[in-house]
This record gives sequence, structure tokens and C-alpha cells, in this order.
Amino acid sequence: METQNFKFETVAVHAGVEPDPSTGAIMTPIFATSTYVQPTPGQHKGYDYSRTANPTRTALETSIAALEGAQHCLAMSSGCTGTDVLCHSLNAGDHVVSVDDVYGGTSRLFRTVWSRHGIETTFADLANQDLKDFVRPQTKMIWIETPTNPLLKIIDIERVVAQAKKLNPRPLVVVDNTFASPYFQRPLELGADVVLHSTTKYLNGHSDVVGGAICFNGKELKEKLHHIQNSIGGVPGPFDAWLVLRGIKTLALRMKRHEENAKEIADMLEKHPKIERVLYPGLKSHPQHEIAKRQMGGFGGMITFFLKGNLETARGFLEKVKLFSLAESLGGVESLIEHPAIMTHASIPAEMRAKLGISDTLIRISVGIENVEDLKKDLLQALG
Ligand code: P1T
Repeated sequence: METQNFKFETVAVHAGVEPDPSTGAIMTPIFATSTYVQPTPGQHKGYDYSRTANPTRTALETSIAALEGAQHCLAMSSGCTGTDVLCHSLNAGDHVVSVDDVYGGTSRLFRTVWSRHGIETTFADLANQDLKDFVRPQTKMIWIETPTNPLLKIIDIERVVAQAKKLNPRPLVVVDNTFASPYFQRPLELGADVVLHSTTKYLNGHSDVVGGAICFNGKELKEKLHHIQNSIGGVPGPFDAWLVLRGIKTLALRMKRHEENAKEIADMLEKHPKIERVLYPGLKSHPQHEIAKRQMGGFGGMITFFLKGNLETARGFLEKVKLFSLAESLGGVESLIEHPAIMTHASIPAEMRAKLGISDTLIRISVGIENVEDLKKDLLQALG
């Protein structure tokens, strides 16, 4: 269905989804097939092999592209595969400037994998530092994550894009939009070239899939990135694609509730005597609150805070929560809590973590869609 003239909630339900022509099934079938029969060599209906394309995956790609306002989307086997495919588009000798506070796995890929293939990455605090101080003639990609993981810094996308546009050659500006989701932030409309998602998180929303996606405009980029993905693999299976497609239908409802709950919890935590500092883009105390207000439609469901005390205080607290599950990941309907220094960001060297401020007392929560009073009670009893 053409969804261009519809609002976000309608696009989330309908984009990419057509009744199945052979049966009328309203839900996109799970095309569990690796290959497609051809009546004569080279003649097919747009599908010849499922690494190259699969109809369930196409439906998902159409849906995510519509949500991000992109011409194209490529669904990936994970968020990290999306990052990897983009790195594969660079050449040895190229340089990347990345936001310093990014998901541990993204940092690991730049630092320990692509560095061995001649692609160097400089990490910069683009919330407080200028891109121009870090670029080189070889800079081909700018990597932005906003809000960042785990410190929830907000990077001014338009500002970075404006600086990138002045460079020659003009680097690709990529925005990891996993934390905000397209419901709260649409980076392509702010001038970014590529949006990346770990669909494992809010897009799927039910903690039962690992997946990713990249969205962008232009035939040339589509051909280049699809060629890379098709050459190296890294595609989601049809069942995973179908699960994410189903999850997306409720994205708007979920994001609204995640945010409502998160705002209340952030307010509560900010007043609590055992908490040193709360980082939530929706709080007036957040250093980039004004930028978040301008570039986002809402502040999301992730909160980071520092407990007063030490590692043992943090451990004690994390062992006491009952409704919040102590687990990596985020963006599911259920509330999660974690310790970035030991869990999601353990792959970042200790001195780099210390410099960033990912300390032993830092806690990250992914606020779910449960009843907020139950969630508040759980945190309060654990704080003691
Ligand atoms: O896990 P995967 O689907 O490969 O996505 C990687 C990824 C990319 N970008 C961001 C912002 C992410 O948060 C992640 C994955 N993050 C976690 C698993 C986590 O708990 O932070």
C-alpha cells in the first residue's frame, strides 16, 4: 500500500504489507524458501536466491524505509552486521570519526576488526567537541549515535551534517537511531545519509529477535551496499524478518508508553537521595536537553544514572531488583536493567571507559511498558 500521505501510526501498521495475492492472507507469509523456480534460465519474479532477496524480508525493508522516510532499506542479520556492511564500503587507508560513547560492540568493531584492515577510527565527543578538529583528508565516514549508549548524550545531527557537507571529499554521515527509533527521530530528514538500527531493540520490541537494518536514499548507494551484503551474507531469515514486521505494527503505541513511564521514573530517580546523577534527555538538567527538544519528537525509554557508593553498592542494587530483569539489550516491552562497565561495554578498554565516565556505579535501564507504579516500587525497594 502507498503510505506516503499517512501519519506514522498508520505507516507502522500498513507499510510493506499487502494481502497475499494467492490466498488473500492479510499477514505477509513467512517465505521459508532458499530458492525460486525459474521457467527458463534467468527468468524469475524478482527473486532467485534468498541471500539476495526474500519476499518476507522485502516487506520488512519496505516498512522500515517508510518509517525512516528513506527510499531504501536493507534488513540485516544484526545491528552489528549493518555497521559491518557500512565499514565494508570503505577502503584501506580511509578514516572514520565516531562518537566516543557508542555501543560497546560498535566500538569493538572499529577498534579491533576494521583497524586490522587499514581503516582507522578516531573517537570524539561530538556532543561537546567540533567535528572539524578530528577530520582528515581521508575521512570517509562520520558515525553518530544519538542518544548515545550508555551515557545518553545528544549529538546535534544537523550541526554535524552541516560540517560534513563542507568537507571534500564529503564523508558519509551515518546515524545509529536504535535508541530513539523513527517514532522519535528521523535522521534522514535532518540531512544524514544513512540510518542504522539494531532491530533487536525497539523496532522488534519483544526481545525475541536479533536483527538490524540500514536505510538511505539513492540508487548508487543501494547498488553498492546491496552488492556488499549479497557478497558477504549477513541476511535475516524470513521468520526473524516476519517477527520484526509484526513488532513494528505496535511501535508507536509502545514508544509512547516507554516514554511516559521513563519520564516518571527519571523524575523519581532525580529526587532520590541515594542517586548521584540521572541522565535522561527529557530532564531539564540534561546537558543537551534543548537539542533533544529540537531534534527529537520525544525522549525515549532509556535512562542512565549514577548511584552514590561503589561497585558493591551497584551489585547490591542490581541483585535486589525483581521486576526489572538484569540483562543486556533494551527496547523490549519488559523492563531491563544492566551494568554497562561489566556487561554491554566490557569490550571497551578500562582506561577508555574511565575517560568516558562509564564507571562502576553507572546503571542503565530500559523502561518497559508495564504499569509505572509497579516499576517505581521495584526500584525504590531495591534502593532501600
Ligand atoms: O546486537 P545487535 O543487533 O548486533 O546491535 C548492535 C547495536 C547497535 N547499536 C546500538 C545503539 C546498540 O545498542 C546495539 C546493541 N546493544 C546492546 C546489545 C545493548 O545492550 O546495549
